[in-house]
Amino acid sequence: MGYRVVVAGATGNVGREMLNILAERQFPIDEIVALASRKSLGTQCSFGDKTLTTKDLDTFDFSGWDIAFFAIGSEATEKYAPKAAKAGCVVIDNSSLYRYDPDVPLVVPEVNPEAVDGYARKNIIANPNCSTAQMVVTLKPLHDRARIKRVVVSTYQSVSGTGKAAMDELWDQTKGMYVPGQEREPSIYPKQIAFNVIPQCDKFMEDGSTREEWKMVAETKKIVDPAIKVTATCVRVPVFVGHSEAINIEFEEFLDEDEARDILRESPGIMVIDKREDGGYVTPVECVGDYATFISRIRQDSTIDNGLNLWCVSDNLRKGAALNAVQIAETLGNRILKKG
Ligand code: 2RA
Repeated sequence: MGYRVVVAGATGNVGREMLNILAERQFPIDEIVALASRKSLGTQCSFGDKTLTTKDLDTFDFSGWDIAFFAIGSEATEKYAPKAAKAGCVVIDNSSLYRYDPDVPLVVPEVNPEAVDGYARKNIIANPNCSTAQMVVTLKPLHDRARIKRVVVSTYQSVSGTGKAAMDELWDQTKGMYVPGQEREPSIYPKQIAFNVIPQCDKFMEDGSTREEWKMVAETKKIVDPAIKVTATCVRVPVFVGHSEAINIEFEEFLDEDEARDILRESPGIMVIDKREDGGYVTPVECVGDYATFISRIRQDSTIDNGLNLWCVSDNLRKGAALNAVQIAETLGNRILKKG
């Protein structure tokens, strides 16, 4: 006996990946429904070898459904998540709306699986920001070994993190560079993204950082350890899928680069590709469609006593969103619901 599963936002980048990953991992499902907004009603979505026709989120009755994956953004989540939760359906939400709510678990199963046990407080579990997920998978095993004091991270985030329209903008702008008359002015981003990088992800805050940078700080503290100091610079780059991060870590005690590499090699969700030779590292185009968080360029930071540098790459639509959400459901099932 399996679960009755809802995927809300099934026509977006993340919703489609949720359906793909539920099928790939053979999540125990008795019945599944794909929901979308009115404008996408009737759209067909793939679920393994099946095709689902989207139904109307606005009128859907969540009663009798077990788990609802939400990938509909904070505004719509605010309207529909309480309705689903009240109907007894556990919501696993990809938006940022509930991540910082003390009564809502924020979970990366390789890092804090036990946090799902608190799901019943609101019947909602929050998925972290994509750039946070791959970083905390990397930090946790190192933190367990040598206690992290401080993290300095620069991200190189693909346009799929913004959505399908941003992917279209990158494509059109790039084409427009070569095909006269097909120029495409910036509309999704404040500046040109083709052949450029933009040091802004999400809105600016009072202190000069962006919400994306604030999310990485707040979420790392909630998921791993509130004592860890984090400072982030989040940059949008002309890549379709795959977020990259240059991470500098300061520990309480010395951690040798070789020991760090061995620890990471043995850690869940991580693939270490780290050779000090041309091409001995992972790049975003190589991570697309994979489940792993890839780690390369592991090396001592000799400018401080207990420092380490590394490079981290992962498919932002998978581990950064859809895969993590499905893994939360698997963890919830194994620990509590026990169907399937
Ligand atoms: C981004 N992390 O990359 C944000 C939302 N997915 O745009």
